[in-house]
Amino acid sequence: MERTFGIIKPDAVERNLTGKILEKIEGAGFRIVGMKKIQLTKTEAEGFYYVHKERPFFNDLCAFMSRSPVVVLALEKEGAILAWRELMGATNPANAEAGTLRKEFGVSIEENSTHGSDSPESAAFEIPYFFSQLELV
Ligand code: 3AN
Repeated sequence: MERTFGIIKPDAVERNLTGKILEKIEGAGFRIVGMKKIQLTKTEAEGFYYVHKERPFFNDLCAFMSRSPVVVLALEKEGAILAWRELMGATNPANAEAGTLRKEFGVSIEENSTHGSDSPESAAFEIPYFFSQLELV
């Protein structure tokens, strides 16, 4: 079994889409092993996205991610990392395939409703950034 990390981003939580997104996650066969609603500080968002710190959108991205609460998730399934990326769809909702979360719910390339780990290395950094061992059940 593989684990991955996900976020329901501020744009989606603000529009009361948390339940709809969780329904699709469970419907796709993921087991939710960790879940909590939190509001990131800007500094916490910067730490999470440090790999993007040289990108031109870094400051805006961290401001967006800390403007209102998010739901952080640890998800388990065979091939979870790829399966969660596929359920989310392309980064830019305009390019995302029909039926994906970002196509259905995303507003823009920045406000794209969900985050997902892009590799085992990312998942291994991102899950413990938010969850202790005791919170993964
Ligand atoms: P993904 O989330 O699909 O792995 P990344 O890792 O390239 O995409 O980008 C991280 C986050 O940064 C994206 N989820 C999105 O919110 C934001 N982002 C990516 N590219 C842009 C861009 N060109 N302009 C604004 N925000 C962006």
